[in-house]
Amino acid sequence: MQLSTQTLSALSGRVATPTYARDRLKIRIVHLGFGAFHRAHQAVYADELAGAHGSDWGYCEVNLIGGEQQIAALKQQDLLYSVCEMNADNWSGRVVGVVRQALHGVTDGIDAVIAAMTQPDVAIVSLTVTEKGYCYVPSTASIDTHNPLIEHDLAYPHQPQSAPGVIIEALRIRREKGLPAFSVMSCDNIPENGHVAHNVVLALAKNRDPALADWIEHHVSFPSTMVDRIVPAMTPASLEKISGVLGGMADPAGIACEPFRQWVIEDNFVAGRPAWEKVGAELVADVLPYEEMKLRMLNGSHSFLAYLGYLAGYQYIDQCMLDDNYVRAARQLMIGEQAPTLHTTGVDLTAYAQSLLARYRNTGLKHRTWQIAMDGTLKLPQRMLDSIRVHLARGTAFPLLALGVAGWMRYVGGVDDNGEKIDISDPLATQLAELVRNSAEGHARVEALLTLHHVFGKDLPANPLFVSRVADAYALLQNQGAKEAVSQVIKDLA
Ligand code: NAI
Ligand code: CS2
Repeated sequence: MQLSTQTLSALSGRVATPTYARDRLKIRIVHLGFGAFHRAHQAVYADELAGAHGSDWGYCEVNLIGGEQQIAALKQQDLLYSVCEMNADNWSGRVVGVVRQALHGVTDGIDAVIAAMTQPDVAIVSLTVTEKGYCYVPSTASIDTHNPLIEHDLAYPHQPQSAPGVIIEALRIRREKGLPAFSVMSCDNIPENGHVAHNVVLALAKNRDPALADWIEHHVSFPSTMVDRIVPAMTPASLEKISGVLGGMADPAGIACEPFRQWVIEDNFVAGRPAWEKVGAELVADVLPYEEMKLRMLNGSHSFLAYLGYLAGYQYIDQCMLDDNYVRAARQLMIGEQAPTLHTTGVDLTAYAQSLLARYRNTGLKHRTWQIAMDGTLKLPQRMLDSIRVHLARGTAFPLLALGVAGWMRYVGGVDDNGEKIDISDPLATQLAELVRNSAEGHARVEALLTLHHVFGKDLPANPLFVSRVADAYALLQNQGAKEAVSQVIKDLA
């Protein structure tokens, strides 16, 4: 049996199901990126709003690149899917009913996606398209004109493939038809994600038509958001568990996540927004301090554990948490090296760090270090390098951040501490492989990887203190392996 409107009643008593009239919802948000995270985060907030507060904000879900199966599954099951919160062996589920349309840019065609985005009711286009989806240069937050998707969209603006290209084409048509603009809300793990979305959309629009760019500048807002919920990629085992929660019913679009969730949103919308504050989101004037805190404390320690953990043979984050030295290193990284760089006020950062470690210990999650390690060239700048810049300017020490960067360098070297080959998933994978192939293991490898200006900018490779700290950490990893290196750095700090 598969999840659908017909089979919904069979679930009553087992999991929460929509209590509202789904056909009353209007498609007021088009979401680009129906991946794991969105299903367990923004859609759940909308579902609670519709259930408890009579909200009529419904979604059109879109995948532009990849994720054909999730869109197909949604369509097959009357646009319903389930979300399970997992804590060790205690799983609880709900069926989300706020999706009113589902489209794929390739299988349904980009025209269908743009048609959905140009409906008069659409007030928000939101995104969870990963760091890659913004087609930007992380060290400068500007558009990457050499990105193949951008090159395509510059040549064929009416048949765009990139997220910024699709947004611009939809806005062009809205302007032509005299329809109001929408807000573009990024929900990706990028610092000042609204600012990045603004930069790439405006840069591409200017290239196409300065008058359109001007209209966008004056009519579209790009609110930033801080989003948090750990949602690992689904596996056959977690789909099987969801099916168990659903009493044996299959749900290929189902998703499992941790119980915790947080959402801080810059309150800057041009055509209205759902009353997210009624279901626990914080609407604020400036998201930056929250984003910075989350990206450096949570994502920074996640990446540290991912690289050092993967090299040492730890497949999952909760396995890293069984190694006392890794726990102490993650705590010290957060409290000693990330917290002092933040602009956050009014938050107990020691308690925040403790709460993150408790979340990492969740044995239900099975969050792969490999998953977090992917796309490092787009993650390192905001997770580690920005903080290192603060330490360099202040003359303060950053041994764990240096170890984290060196851990990434060892990781992209492609061989773990047991001599096993690593499958590197990164948009710059070809370039990384070339740099690795053409440099000798050791100091030359560090020097070679530092030539990636997209990642390190021009300032860090030119800073002798930065280079020597990272090179020393790299040598330690090379000679002792990750487990011993973590233990030694922690001992030296005691
Ligand atoms: P996922 O792999 O399940 O989904 C990725 C989504 O991005 C898919 O919908 C795919 O169609 C889209 N996509 C990928 N490359 C694209 C491109 N070049 N252009 C347009 N769309 C593209 O990943 P997941 O877990 O949903 O994460 C997505 C993003 O959400 C993350 O990169 C992060 O920024 C943010 N996030 C994820 C959290 C998590 O725990 N999974 C938590 C907080 C934020
Ligand atoms: C992780 C994040 O995959 C990664 O890089 O660090 O997706 C992390 O799980 C989320 O940001 C938690 O909110």
